[in-house]
Amino acid sequence: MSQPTQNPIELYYWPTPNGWKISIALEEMGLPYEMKPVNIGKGEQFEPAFLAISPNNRMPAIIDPNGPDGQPISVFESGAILQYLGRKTGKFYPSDERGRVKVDEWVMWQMAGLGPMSGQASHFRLYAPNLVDDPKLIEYGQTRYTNEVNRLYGVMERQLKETPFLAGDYSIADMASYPWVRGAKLFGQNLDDFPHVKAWFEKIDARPAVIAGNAVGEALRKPAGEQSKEDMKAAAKSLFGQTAAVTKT
Ligand SMILES: N[C@@H](CCC(=O)N[C@@H](CS)C(=O)NCC(=O)O)C(=O)O
Repeated sequence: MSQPTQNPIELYYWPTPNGWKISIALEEMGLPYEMKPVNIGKGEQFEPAFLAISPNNRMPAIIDPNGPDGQPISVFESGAILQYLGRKTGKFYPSDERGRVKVDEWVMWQMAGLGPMSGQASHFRLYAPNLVDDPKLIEYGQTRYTNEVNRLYGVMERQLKETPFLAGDYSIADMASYPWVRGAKLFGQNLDDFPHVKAWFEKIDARPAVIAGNAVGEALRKPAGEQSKEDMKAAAKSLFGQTAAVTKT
């Protein structure tokens, strides 16, 4: 008997590390999806229809037309999306409590540590020099976040000495962290200093689903680090200096 056709999951997306987590997971899990670009450099994350599914004005977000009880569901926050997709498919997210706790620990570690700290390192190293005239004003931020990302890579290094993947087997925890190691150089890190992280990264980077996930929306934006000063300054207008007033309706 043929499988019932599934309506594709709508993926609200822009090609950045947080976006890649989900394009990679959808590819790995073999779920049909349709990518809906959200150009965060042009302020599309503030459109009311997007805020209705992602109130924090950040991508990624998904709408699954085949949610619980066959009804649609929307999910924002990449960690919550990974956990949802893992539960939905039973893939890359163990169902036994001990296994799941291990994966959750590393997903939370990425969400609260590796992602935000790398984001700040990239802000101070890549963007701020184009936005602030006096380099002295950004030195403290550059050092603080570069060091913190370095510490976090050290945490991964110790873990990956013990287990082949962050939580044992390849899981959504690796899909969450891998995109943030892809940009290691931008965050001031040298993977040669972290041989176990480097080996883990190369293993994941070669997976066909990861190659496919990384390619989603590739043509939409130049990778960070290859953008012109003008592009960065233009994007900065919608990305930085946000206050509560921005989304006040
Ligand atoms: N904690 C969020 C972070 C998402 C996030 O920071 N997304 C960025 C791009 S990587 C974004 O949409 N930025 C738009 C903005 O800053 O207005 C998640 O993991 O989903």
